[in-house]
Amino acid sequence: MGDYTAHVDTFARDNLPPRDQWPDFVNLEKLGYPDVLNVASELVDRHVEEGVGHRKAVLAPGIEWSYEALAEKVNRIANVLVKDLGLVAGNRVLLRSANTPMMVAAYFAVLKAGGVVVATMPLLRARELGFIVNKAEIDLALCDSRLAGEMEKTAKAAPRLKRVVWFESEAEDGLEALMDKASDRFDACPTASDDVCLIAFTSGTTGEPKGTMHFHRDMLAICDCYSNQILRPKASDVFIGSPPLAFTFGLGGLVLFPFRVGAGTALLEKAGPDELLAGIKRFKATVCFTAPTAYRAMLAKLGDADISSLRKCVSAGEALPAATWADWHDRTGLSIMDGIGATEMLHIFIAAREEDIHPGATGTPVPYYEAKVIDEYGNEAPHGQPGRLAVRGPTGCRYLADPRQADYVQDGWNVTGDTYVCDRSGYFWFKARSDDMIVSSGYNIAGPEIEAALLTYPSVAECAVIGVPDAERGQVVKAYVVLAGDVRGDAGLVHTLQEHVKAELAPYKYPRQVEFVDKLPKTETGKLQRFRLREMAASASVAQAS
Ligand code: 3UK
Repeated sequence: MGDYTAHVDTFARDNLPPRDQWPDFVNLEKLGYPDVLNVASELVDRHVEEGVGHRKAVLAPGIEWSYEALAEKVNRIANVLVKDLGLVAGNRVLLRSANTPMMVAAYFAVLKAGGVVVATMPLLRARELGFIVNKAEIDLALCDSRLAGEMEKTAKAAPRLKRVVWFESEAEDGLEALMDKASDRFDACPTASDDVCLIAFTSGTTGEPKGTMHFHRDMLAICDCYSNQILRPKASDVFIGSPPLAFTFGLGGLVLFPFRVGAGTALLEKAGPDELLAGIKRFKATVCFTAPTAYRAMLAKLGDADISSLRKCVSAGEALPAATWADWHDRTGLSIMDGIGATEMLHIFIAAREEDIHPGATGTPVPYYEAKVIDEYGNEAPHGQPGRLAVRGPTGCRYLADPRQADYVQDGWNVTGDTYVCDRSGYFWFKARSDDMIVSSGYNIAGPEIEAALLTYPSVAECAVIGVPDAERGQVVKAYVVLAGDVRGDAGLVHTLQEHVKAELAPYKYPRQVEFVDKLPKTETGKLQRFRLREMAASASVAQAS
């Protein structure tokens, strides 16, 4: 890390992990980023300077902003931040909004002014927001007024949050009113390429959320590695998708990747399968980012949809079952590009170009990244043998003041907590989150493999497989199944599903217990919460025995 910083408020820099706990940032020098770099200038202003400012940048129902129009809004907000709200470089700013054009403008305004974005998912409650405010020492928030409820509660409960400025608001001191009075010119803060610009909190599983810190250069690195090498978008593309911008999957896929190549992004505030299908049609979207379960849900609704504009589909967040890949391919002719990413790594680090996909496998390391499967001693596991996934590349894990840094980064490698197999041709196959592996009668069983088998049975809409404690076998395999349409679950169907799995997989893997449920517990990023099912299983009575 260079000595130069533009940060006046050095909180983020001061709370980076100790140097000896950083991952190795391999191949970073090959990307050739300058020491002074502001990602807002690179992704927004550059297009205006290069004479293509008229191109569409942000689309939403009733809204179409060119790069020029976006740049002007970004400048006005940056002036409000610095001149009216007293922001100095390095200050953290909490952003709270659904995926909207104003969210994007506010995001780049904070970056351009040298601030540090802390974007939060719309569904977070005051308790969770309060934790983030205190952990990241945040004084200022910009919030969509339609999400005022929990934000107001947060401001009361976390007194260090001194000011909330509302947007989508008619108020005299609302952001739009302040923008009207502000100049439309703003010189980008000359941030260091290794100044922190984003603290992204992990969502989800157990324990306190972890704040992952990313530099200006990291935002470009994910564009220049995954996006430009694997996805390969064009300036004429229109991106669309479901992940929130506060989830780095959404940030990259819906903002950074299109902006790196001067393409457009169509933002949806609500993006369930119906809205996403309608949005693709309305905006003639060409590149779609969503989760595997959403592709599956859309398959059931393709009948009346027009998705003929689509040319690329990306899936991440959870493993993409081979059956979903095949069904989507049959119905649309499109090859969904699976990719594993993580908040710690900022975005996807193992994936495959359409022509290199092996359905069911995640892929091979993205150019500039390296990956390996390691055994319990940290040695590389032989091909075909499951072990822990370890990766390194130009981006990597830096937790904000968190002892768990030493769990994620080992020997300079990022250890993601996933169990993988690397096959002879160098393709990586996801087995399970390492915590989710089931051990039954001495066999290691990966729940997602059984889920994938169950999903090939027509009336199974969604399912989740966990291990539940068992006196005799240690654990037994239990499946929670959501049925499609009005199919009813009964003992006969339990038996049928068990036989179906036995026919698809080694019979010892079949679910000895099957419970039908209306829905499955998920995080706000759409990930299955298997630990919640384990809690449920521990307390609830068993619906169906083996
Ligand atoms: C799991 C996958 C199998 C895996 C993310 C793309 O998901 C993202 O970040 P999170 O921090 O979770 C990371 C964990 O999610 N996972 C993600 N993708 C896949 N498992 N196949 C996949 N394709 O357990 C990983 O360790 O929420 C994804 C881009 C940015 C992201 N932040």
